Amino acid sequence: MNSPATTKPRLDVIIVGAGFGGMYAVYKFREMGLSIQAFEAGGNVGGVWYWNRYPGARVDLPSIDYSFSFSKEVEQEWTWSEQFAAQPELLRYINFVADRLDLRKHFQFNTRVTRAEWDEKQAIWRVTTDKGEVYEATYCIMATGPLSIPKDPEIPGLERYKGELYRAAKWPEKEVTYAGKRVGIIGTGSTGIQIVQEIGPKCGELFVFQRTPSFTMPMRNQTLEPEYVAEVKRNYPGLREAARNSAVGGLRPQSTRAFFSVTPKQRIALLEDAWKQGGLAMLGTFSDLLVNAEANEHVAEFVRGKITDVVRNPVTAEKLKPKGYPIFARRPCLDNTYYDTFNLPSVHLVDCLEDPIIEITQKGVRTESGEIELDMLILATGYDGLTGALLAFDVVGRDGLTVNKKWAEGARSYLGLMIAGFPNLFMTTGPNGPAALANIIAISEHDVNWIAALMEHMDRQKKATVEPSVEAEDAWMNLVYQLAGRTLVSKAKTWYVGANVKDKPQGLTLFTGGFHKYREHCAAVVQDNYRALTFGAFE
Ligand code: NA7
Repeated sequence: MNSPATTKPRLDVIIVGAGFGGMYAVYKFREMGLSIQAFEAGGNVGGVWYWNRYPGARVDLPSIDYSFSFSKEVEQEWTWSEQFAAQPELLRYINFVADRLDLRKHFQFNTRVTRAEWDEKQAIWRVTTDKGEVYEATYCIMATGPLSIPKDPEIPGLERYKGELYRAAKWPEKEVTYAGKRVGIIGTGSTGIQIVQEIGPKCGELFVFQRTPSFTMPMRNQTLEPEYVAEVKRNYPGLREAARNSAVGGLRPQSTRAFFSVTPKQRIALLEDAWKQGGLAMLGTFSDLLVNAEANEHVAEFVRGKITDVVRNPVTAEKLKPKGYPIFARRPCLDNTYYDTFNLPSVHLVDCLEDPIIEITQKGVRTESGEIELDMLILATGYDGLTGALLAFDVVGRDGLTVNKKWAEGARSYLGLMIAGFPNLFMTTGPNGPAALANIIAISEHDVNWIAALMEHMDRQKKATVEPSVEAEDAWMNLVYQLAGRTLVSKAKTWYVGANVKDKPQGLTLFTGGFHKYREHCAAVVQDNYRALTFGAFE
């Protein structure tokens, strides 16, 4: 280890990340009277919403749901203007929370943690930053988020490109103009779809490089009327409780009706109704869409039909239709005018399955059929999800074991919260919890509360260290794999299963049993007086 410039006095808790998890951790541990220091690579609070300033960025969960529930003041004082808030409003909200609860002072911004190492003798985490400072703490909380390491496409020549180049996840704060320009965008996940519908009508010409088409459904976003907002504010406790007790940790419509339990006519009527409602209604039409492949295919075909209805050029419509993987196995996107955008004569779909990208040139993108010259290239090529952030620096546990080494075959942890061999280290929204499959704010709040209760337990029991036993971790992972085998979520090539990163271990390591069940598992550990955990006494 490089000799540190400075070592600060020992703290109770170090927190890495200023997204939702990090912000709530700071609040909670401060309320418990603990000494804390938090670090964030970005210049301010917000995590993914701090970085993702790309045109059209918008949340795909209802804002009243995609918000903190822990502070009654925040709930009552903040007013959402739209059903699905756009990034600027989300960032205003996040900053409002930081100001209202005075959280910012606990963060060191523009500071990247470069190493975290467990010191067995002193039972502390020693955390080094890129400023050359070293901090020591009893506990270390990795609130590093599932989507914080953006990924460039694995296409040769990117460094050669001489035009304007923008990455969705590192969008500049300056104004970007499109008028009269030939613009290319690579990637048609949630991000690409949001960008295309926003800038499509503004570009001179837009070339959409699509490899795998995504299923996208109408958002039908609405302005929230004051009367409705007042109702929500009066009813927040019940709404939050309902969200916490649901599989998705949120207020999405859910059904107990199996697809084949109703007649074909009734199914179509239900799907048409959900399509008209928009938002997340399609996900809630039937209960078995992620376990019954035949039912899933019927719904997929219904959505493909909607593409034919909107896109006038039948060849383009056909190319836009997702095939070969189940609907909802990739994150379903919500759009406003995505398919209409392809009716503009200036918008061109480049099907990279039929005509693959060979390289990026000085002037644009070369596909098998030729070079497309571009004034601007936008990368919306996703993230090294779930594990990328924790693997991006050295996290060293007992006996020199690193998380990189431990996760060489895939992420393993106990409840997605703790890792055997890494005492007093915690993750929020970790890769073996429900992370990407449920409301990330609800999971963050749950995780921080669970960790806080454990710390209080240790304080009462006068314990210095805690970690899960290997047996407990193995049992959790067996459950995770068993459940993963039953869901269609594992049947698409996505960041959920690591398919988008070269040489990454493949497989679904998320807990797919639902947020409510996840909470029950975590609560059972507490009920059982933490017997699955191994505690160490003070020397
Ligand atoms: P996603 O959903 O991972 O989408 C990334 C897109 O980039 C996807 O369409 C990829 O196609 C495409 N991609 C990546 N590399 C290439 C190359 N080399 N050539 C062509 N296309 C490429 O990321 P998003 O940022 O859109 O969304 C992430 C999450 O944010 C989302 O799930 C929501 O939770 C919010 P591929 O599928 O690999 O064929």
